[in-house]
Amino acid sequence: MNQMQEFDNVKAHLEDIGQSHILQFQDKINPEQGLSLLNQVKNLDFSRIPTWVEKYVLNDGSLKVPEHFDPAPSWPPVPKTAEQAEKYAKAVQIGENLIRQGKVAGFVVAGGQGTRLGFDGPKGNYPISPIKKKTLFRIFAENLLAASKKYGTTIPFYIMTSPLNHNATVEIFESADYYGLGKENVVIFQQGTLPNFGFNGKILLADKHKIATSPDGHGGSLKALYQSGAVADMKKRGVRYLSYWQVDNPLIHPIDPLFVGLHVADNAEMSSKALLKTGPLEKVGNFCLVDGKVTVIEYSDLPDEAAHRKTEDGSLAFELGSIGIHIISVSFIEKLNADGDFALPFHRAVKKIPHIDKNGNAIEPDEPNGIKLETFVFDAIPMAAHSIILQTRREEEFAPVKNAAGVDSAEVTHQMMIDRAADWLEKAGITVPRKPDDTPDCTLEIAPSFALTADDVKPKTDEIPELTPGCIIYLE
Ligand code: UD2
Repeated sequence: MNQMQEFDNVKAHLEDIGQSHILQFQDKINPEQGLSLLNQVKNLDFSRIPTWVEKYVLNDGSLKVPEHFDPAPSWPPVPKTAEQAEKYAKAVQIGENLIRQGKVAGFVVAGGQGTRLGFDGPKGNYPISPIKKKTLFRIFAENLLAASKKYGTTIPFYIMTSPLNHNATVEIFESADYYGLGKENVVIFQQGTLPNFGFNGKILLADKHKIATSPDGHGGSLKALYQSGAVADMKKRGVRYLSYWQVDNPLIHPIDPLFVGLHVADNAEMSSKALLKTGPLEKVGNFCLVDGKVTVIEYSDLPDEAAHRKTEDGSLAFELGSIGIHIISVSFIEKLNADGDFALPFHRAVKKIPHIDKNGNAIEPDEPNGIKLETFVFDAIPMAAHSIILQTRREEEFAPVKNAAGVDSAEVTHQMMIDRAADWLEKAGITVPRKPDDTPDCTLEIAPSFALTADDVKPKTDEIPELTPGCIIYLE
């Protein structure tokens, strides 16, 4: 079949779904561009597009907040009773055994655009550590390498990218020689994309031969892990649990025996770490219980009354914030994908989407002009047979770099990295000089090779020099 015939062929299908304008510049593009456009069109989900347009583009069919929901139960960061202490000790043992047996892998979702940070290139390449200026990717990789040594195993690293940053991410890992993890233990794969729509339900064109698309959200990871062959790779290696985190958080504990152990001890399929929110309206998802299932309700959807509701002891009723840290059983990902029809609900975002108009002129909109659809990974939690939540402490595990300045900026993250290092040293009995406002009067950086937790510091106190005011100390 020649290209002309192929165009005629797909045109009929596009007409059926009201999207034949995609081919309007067919006569103005060269054969190579024609081939590319044909491939993009063939990848469109013809059977679902009309429903998406009707439900999510022309209408706001995003999930509605259920009528009844309660706060979700959780495990505290440290045990509060003797019974809990026993449970935690057993969970740590279970987790450590599974890690030693190579059944736990690291997985970072890094397909986002990171536009708010204003950094050129994949966000994982952002230099963040206080002294050595290690990038986020390097910090994660060094964590996995150190955990591999600690537990006498090899922990593979899975990284999800998107077409926006895949090649650049691969190049970064290659030029860093995979940060010592070994190329064979690093699996970088791409998530899917979805077409962008104008408010009238028509798919936008980025160019005469290019459909405007965007990554399908971090929820796309559950499909991409399966379709890319990453799950098959895990099964070959014997990996059964994925430790999932977001690319912007250098304080993450990628390999946490307690979290893995509680997930397994409670027969969970997808579990989460949570933080106590800083206030009723903090911009994080809220862990709730809907029909007995753990469910995340976005901050923007949580009714005001629920957000402000207090319990008898004065704490927020909905106090658990979602921070994009999960354990996901590999068997759960397989189960979701088994019938080939797995889909998470869409969330609709009204955005400014650059495109070309019907005359082929490039438009850079000043105002929102269309709809992007995204899926969120936490929408899979209610699909799990069981799910647990483990609370973590902000200062120990959560300092995302999101903005160029202010809240969640590099400056804040940087200080939180120093603060955590100071805390770990003090817990090991080291004196840290402090300023009158109680912040450390020194710049500290602890390499994962030196310690992965506060407990790892204790046997190494002999190696730590005396800390004097204003000192700059890197421990590796
Ligand atoms: C997310 C959560 C929010 C809170 C916060 C904590 C959602 C909708 N909101 O907000 O509740 O937990 O994080 O930091 O999740 N990503 C992809 N592909 C995509 C889109 C995103 O891989 O198509 C990755 C992205 O690279 C990042 C992570 O997902 O690692 C989170 O994305 P974000 O930074 O856009 O999420 P944010 O800050 O709006």
